[in-house]
Amino acid sequence: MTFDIVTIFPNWIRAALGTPLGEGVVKRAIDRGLLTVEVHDLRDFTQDRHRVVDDMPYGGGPGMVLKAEPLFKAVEAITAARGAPSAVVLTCPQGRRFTQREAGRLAALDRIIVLCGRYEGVDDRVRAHLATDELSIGDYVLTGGELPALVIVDAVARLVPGVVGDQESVERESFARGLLDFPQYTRPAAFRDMNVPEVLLSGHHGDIRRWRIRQAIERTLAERPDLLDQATLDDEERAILEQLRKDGDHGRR
Ligand code: 9D3
Repeated sequence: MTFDIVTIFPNWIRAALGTPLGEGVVKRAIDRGLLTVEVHDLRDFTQDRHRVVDDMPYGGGPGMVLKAEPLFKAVEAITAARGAPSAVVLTCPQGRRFTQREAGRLAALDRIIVLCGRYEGVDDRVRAHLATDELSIGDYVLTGGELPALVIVDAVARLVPGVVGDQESVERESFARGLLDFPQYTRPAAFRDMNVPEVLLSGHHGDIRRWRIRQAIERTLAERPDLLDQATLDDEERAILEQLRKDGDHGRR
């Protein structure tokens, strides 16, 4: 799978590929040829001597807007070099929320171009006629789409078959099913008066499994009840959820 990232800060992305993404899972995926991340400087696709990528908004207002032409030129050049992309993602605050579901959808694609938004916005003709997807990573204001692009690469890369050693653990992830993770512990069993729950030391696999389901559902009820609306629960999980709802008062806010 190939990502082509188009940005006015290529060195930021390259630096990130050198460290946060340049170690661990994503680095291994790149080294093993499962993942390619190419970085393109938007200024290389300008036509003028000053390599201008932004301009004032029509109708007035503060700030600058990313021009359409360099972004169109960039996508055309990447397409000419590699063939048509399967998606052109524009990162922008107005985009649909990037979720695990979106990550799964993108992971099935072969080649993805990511256009990093900047300034007060991007000429809307890019959104309307060039991008196939508009994605935001959440409701907070960043300075641009570079960190969102890196977030998207990280989340998608680990879903590409073979990138994470234990594919089963990727597929069984509780988040993908709409639940938060259950608590995890490792040795020692007692650390500064804080003990690992007895059931995990018991060796009773049935008890452990039920405890974990219960914990995951309790946590989700308390912290992210919104997730439960979309969760795909089996009969046992649904029964535990109903029981917990009957017991009541799981909101901590
Ligand atoms: C929503 C704020 N906009 C209206 C005043 C101005 C604006 C602020 C910051 C427009 C663009 C940006 C830069 N942010 C992104 O390009 C961006 C982003 C984000 O800020 N939060 C979460 N996801 C994303 S994806 C791209």
